[in-house]
Formats: sequence, structure tokens, C-alpha cells
Amino acid sequence: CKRLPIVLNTWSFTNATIKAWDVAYREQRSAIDAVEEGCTVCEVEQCDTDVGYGGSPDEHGETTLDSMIMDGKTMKVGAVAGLRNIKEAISVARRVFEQTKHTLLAGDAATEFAVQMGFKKQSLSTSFNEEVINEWKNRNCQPNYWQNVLPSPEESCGPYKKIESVQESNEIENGMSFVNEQSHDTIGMLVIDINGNIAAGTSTNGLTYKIPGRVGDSPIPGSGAYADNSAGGAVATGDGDIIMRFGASFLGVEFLRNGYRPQQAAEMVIDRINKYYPARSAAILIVDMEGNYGSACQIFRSFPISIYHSELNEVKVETISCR
Ligand code: SD4
Repeated sequence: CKRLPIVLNTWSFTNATIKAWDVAYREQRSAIDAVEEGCTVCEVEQCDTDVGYGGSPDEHGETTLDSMIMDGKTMKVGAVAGLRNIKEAISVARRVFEQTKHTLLAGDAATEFAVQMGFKKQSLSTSFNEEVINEWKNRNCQPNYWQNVLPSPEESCGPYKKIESVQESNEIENGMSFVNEQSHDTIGMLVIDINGNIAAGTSTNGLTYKIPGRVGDSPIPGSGAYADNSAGGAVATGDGDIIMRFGASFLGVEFLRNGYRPQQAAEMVIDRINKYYPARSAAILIVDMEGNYGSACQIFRSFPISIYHSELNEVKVETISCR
């Protein structure tokens, strides 16, 4: 049975789901429009302070944005990574998709592109960022994402020096923070429109205290999201440094192509990650072209997804427990 159109996204970001549903169902517009406009809701609302401006500051206190959008009909992708000083990350990604032959623009130059496209340059930092960074400095900058390095004694947060002792190194490794229930951030959205075309998108401000320049899985095609009309789509959330090592979303869609059902495919993706990194968080949401979906996760205690499709009268949140 086909439940189209259908909108699904990570976490209980239901306003984003409802917006995408309105675009895909009431306005009967394309999946790609629905993904852009749905994810934009989270960029404006700063969903969980973890999408959009003012959240997840890097070590320097700056918020930077990662986003991508992918069309499963044409396999076109637009993405931005480490986008600075522009709030509308997924719309800039859409411009990369529509106005260029490139796939992914990064950093200051991505900002320059966005300004040329008419987006307004503005600070993404808020007083919330300052609080988060001050609190971190009070904890001597632990945990953070360095490994085998320590802040030099005269500075509380960097410059960092390499450490040689195994004991010191273990202490840091064990104290490292991973994305958890309190610090999840990414909206990943999948939409199949009334014409049976699928699109996928992500938008995030990444990980708190990340090393400046760090890019997560979210803007990487096949890692944070993937969509292909001939098989289905997937979006991932969690510890992007790990998720991208497995091309998790691509992998999930390939499992669909090989005949696995969405739930099996999702579990197989998490199994693959679990074999190497059982202590790092990861969650995946997968949909086939008929609107059947599945999800799986590890380390997060639970993983809610928001859903709207033609058999429902309202948006629904389904939550699974993680291993
Ligand atoms: C990242 N995957 O930048 C994102 C973060 C996230 O739930 O999804 N957290 O690694």
C-alpha cells in the first residue's frame, strides 16, 4: 500500500513535519520544496537549540552550520559545510543545488556565495553560546574533542600540546563527550511527494566544543542523508564523526535496493557501526518508495521520529528504544 505523500524526520520536531506536509500535500509541491521549507522551520525555531543559529558553539564560541538537500529523481545534491554568519543553511544548500554545478561549498567562501545569492550576513552567536562556553571553561574545557593532547597549563582552553603518556591519554579518551540525549541536534528529513519523487535533507549546528573547522556527517551526501527514487531514502543523526565513516545513509538505501525492508536495513546499518564503535551515538531513519519506514539507534536512550502521511489525520511521533 502506498502512503504518499509522506514526511518523516528525526526527533520530535513536529512543526517542521507539519510544514513539510503542508507543502507536499495541501500545496501539492515537490518533495525538494517540502524538505527545504520543513527544515527551515527548525532553523528559525532553533529546534532544541541544536539546529540553526545560536547553539553548539565550537571551541571559539562560534556557531557554524552544516546542511544538505538531495533530490532522488535527478540525484542532484547541494550542501554547505561550516557555513559562517548566515542563518538559512538549507536554503543556501538549495542554491548550490540550483545555481551551480557543484555539490558542497565550505566555510567563509560558502558565506561569500550566500551573500551573492542575496542572503544576509549576520552573527550566529547568542548569549546562550557565551553561557555554554563559560561553563565549559569553568570545567577546564573538558570534555572536548581533542585526543592525545592537553591544554597547555597556562591557558585553560588551548593552545593544545601533544601528550605522550598513555595514562594521560586514556584519561582524556575516557572523558570524551559523545553526542547524547541532551545534545542531539540534527534535523534529517525525508519526503516523498504526490508524484512519487523522494528528497532528503539535513540541517544542524553540529557538535558543541568541536574543534573549529570540524564538519559532521550532515552535509556529506550518503552520510547524513541520501535519496534515490529507485530505492528509497535515509537520514542519520548522532556522532557524525563516526556516521560518516560508514556512509550510513547510502548504506541503508543500498540495503533497501538489495531487498531488505526498511526496519531490517536500519538495524543492519547500526550493526555495522556497532561492530567498531559501540560507544558512539548513531541513529538512522529509512523509508522505501512505498512509504514503509524503519529506524534504529545506539547509545541514545531513545530515538523519536515525527511522521505525517496520507493515512494519518495529524502528525505523529514514534519513539524506539536504543540498544
Ligand atoms: C553532527 N550528526 O554534526 C551531527 C550531530 C547530530 O544528533 O546529529 N546530533 O555530527
